[in-house]
Amino acid sequence: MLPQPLPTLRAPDPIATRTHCPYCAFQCGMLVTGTDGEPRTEVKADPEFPVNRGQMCIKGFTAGDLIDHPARLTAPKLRARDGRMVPVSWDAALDFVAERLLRLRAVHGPAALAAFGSGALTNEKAYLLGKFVRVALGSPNIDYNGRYCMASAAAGQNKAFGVDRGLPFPIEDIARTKVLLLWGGNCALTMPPLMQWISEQQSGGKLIVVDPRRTETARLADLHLQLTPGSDLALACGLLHLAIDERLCDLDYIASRTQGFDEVRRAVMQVHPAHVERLTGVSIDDQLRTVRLLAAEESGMLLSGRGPEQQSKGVDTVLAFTNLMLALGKVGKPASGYGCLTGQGNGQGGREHGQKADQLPGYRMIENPEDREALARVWGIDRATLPGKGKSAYELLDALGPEGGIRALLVFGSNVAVASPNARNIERKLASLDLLVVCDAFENETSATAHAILPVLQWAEEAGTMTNLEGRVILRQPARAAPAGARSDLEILCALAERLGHGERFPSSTPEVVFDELRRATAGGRADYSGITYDKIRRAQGIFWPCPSEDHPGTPRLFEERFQFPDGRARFHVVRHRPAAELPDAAYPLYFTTGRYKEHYNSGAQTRRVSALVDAQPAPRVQVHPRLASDLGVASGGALLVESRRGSVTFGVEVSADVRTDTLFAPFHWGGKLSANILTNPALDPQSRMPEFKVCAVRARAVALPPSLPGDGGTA
Ligand SMILES: Nc1nc2c(c(=O)[nH]1)N[C@H]1C(S)=C(S)[C@@H](COP(=O)(O)OP(=O)(O)OC[C@H]3O[C@@H](n4cnc5c(=O)[nH]c(N)nc54)[C@H](O)[C@@H]3O)O[C@H]1N2
Ligand SMILES: Nc1nc2c(c(=O)[nH]1)N[C@H]1C(S)=C(S)[C@@H](COP(=O)(O)OP(=O)(O)OC[C@H]3O[C@@H](n4cnc5c(=O)[nH]c(N)nc54)[C@H](O)[C@@H]3O)O[C@H]1N2
Ligand code: SF4
Ligand SMILES: [Mo]
Repeated sequence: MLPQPLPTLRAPDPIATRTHCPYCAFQCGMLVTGTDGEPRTEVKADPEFPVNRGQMCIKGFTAGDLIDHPARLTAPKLRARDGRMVPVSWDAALDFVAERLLRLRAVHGPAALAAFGSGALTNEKAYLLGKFVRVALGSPNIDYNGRYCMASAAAGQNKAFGVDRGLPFPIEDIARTKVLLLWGGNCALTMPPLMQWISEQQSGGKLIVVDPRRTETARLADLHLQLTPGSDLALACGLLHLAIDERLCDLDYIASRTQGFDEVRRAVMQVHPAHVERLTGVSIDDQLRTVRLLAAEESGMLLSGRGPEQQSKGVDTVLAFTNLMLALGKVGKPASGYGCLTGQGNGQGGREHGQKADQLPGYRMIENPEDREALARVWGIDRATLPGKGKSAYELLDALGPEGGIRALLVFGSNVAVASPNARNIERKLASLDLLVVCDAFENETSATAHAILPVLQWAEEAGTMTNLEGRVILRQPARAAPAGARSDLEILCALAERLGHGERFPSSTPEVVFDELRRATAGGRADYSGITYDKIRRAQGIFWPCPSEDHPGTPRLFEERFQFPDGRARFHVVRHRPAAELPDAAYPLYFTTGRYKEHYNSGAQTRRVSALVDAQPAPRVQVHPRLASDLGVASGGALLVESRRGSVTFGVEVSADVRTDTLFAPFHWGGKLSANILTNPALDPQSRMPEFKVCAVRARAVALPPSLPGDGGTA
């Protein structure tokens, strides 16, 4: 497709600015209008942006409410002696934070200071935050909420392909694949405008969905595999067994483009289909139908969502997917291969530019001497002073307080008190900090125990790049004037760096200037942005990385010729089924799994502020199969007390035949007493450190509906 020139930033009347949605990784193009000074921000879908093609979901359409919201923070606040938060000047707030950081560092050392970042941050912010922690704080301890999101798929793709770009092809390829295996993603609710590409795909091809629930997405499928939660690894290995058994593998492809197949073949041949049927609940017939469909056509694609990834074996499960697609000879072929559906707005860029505990910008690794040297040069520091690998998200939060040794935490763009597994533990740890600083546009459950809250600008008020789920680097442009009193994250980082004595290394908070430094820092890295400029993005509806020089057009498709290993070959990996960290037993006889509603986003910190969304979904409900509901003596409109080994929650009930009889499902968009994460198990994947959000064991009993439900679910 030829690059389309964009109209000027602001059309004369009414003022309309092209920008992108504040929420998910689909990053719908939108047109934002509003007269500065009037508190009314109107949002329309951009018909010309080639990813959403004029569609959006209800969250995007109502996103203007976030900008004009009366609860918006417009002055920094510090906690007074009596416990109240009081508005103060920016100088007072920044001086307080810097002084306390310096004092804590002097007493406890630099590793006692930490930051938690986000896939909601622009590339510029993610980059500067990583640099701030390593250079100005001198601490190894930075990680981000993408660890809860993409970390398993990222680790799997790196191990199999040598690089991790969620989708290694543009979105339009989805419409052209003959067989789409959508594994544990409910995109009809989590990326509604993606469904236009899937309905195009279905006009000539087959859709198979793997999900323990008959979701809105599964309902559209030609084949729905309603597996037992946490059994994805067994199923994927079983499919490869059958592919080998049925002689469906592409032996030429395996010989010329891959490495390590023989060991994998030996391992999966020990996995008998009948055993897979017992572990997964998916019949041998359905296993056979799936693998035959996938192999029969020239093109075939496997896309995973968080279902199989948010498990304590998420990486091995993703490797079982890459094994399967490599063996069938699909990866790098037209409209084919493996991809993961990245979740957060900048979930992709957020994992490339150094806010991950083990990474440096450009997808460089912090323990690799050459990578360290490259960054030390750009940052003008001695390589030896660059800290090493820090703690992963849950481990970092679990180490907060005097026992764990982390005394200060700066949070940029995550509501960790709601989003983390075993949330009560994290709430307690947050409350034991000597310094908790939350930078956000709104108060949330995490800021409830903060010592300082710093108000930031929002998506429609500042410029910055985001990298969408396809690896397309796009540009957010300011459409509205920011309220007086709020500052950009970049300004906050530069102002703090100055007070910590590192001002000269943080000379500018202008997004485009920071982006130019990011370009230099990524040059030669796996995620090379050095040839991307703001102007180039404006001219071409985004640029796909890698883009190593200004005359390079970007790289929409990876792996057509080679994989990103020195020998160009993809890697098979031997993986074997293992059970979830916690399985139902006599005391806790049911599976509990979690996910999302269409109307709410993640921890709900933003969407619980939007009245149209709260009216549509005021509170979480636990989904219960009719047979189980009758055993438990509960009906729709009643309530269930759900208990795990970590805590209990009383949910309103939605009786539905869409969920398995052995499984309860609830969304995690609410905090306080309604937080699904009170129940979840913080078991971590040994490689990606991803928590097991999708499987734990619970018991349930009918209780009276508390007066606060279902009307509850408002803001914290
Ligand atoms: N409306 C809305 N859209 C969003 C978001 C949001 O919060 N709300 N968040 C964004 C973000 S950050 C992300 S990461 C994406 C997530 O997008 P998805 O991956 O689509 O979201 P989830 O609902 O978490 O999980 C998908 C499905 O996994 C299923 N599942 C549960 N356990 C298992 C299992 O053991 N195996 C399998 N195969 N499936 C299982 C659930 O039933 C659920 O239907 O959505 C993005 N878009
Ligand atoms: N049980 C269970 N738990 C889960 C999941 C699950 O499926 N089940 N999914 C996990 C996943 S995939 C994810 S991604 C996490 C997400 O959960 P969180 O990490 O809590 O993410 P959000 O709710 O999106 O919170 C974003 C916060 O950042 C603020 N924000 C947005 N933009 C900016 C910015 O530019 N600067 C600053 N400073 N702040 C900003 C918003 O106002 C909001 O308060 O939850 C995880 N937790
Ligand atoms: S699909 Fe995602 S990017 Fe598009 S409007 Fe909805 S939340 Fe925003
Ligand atoms: Mo996510």
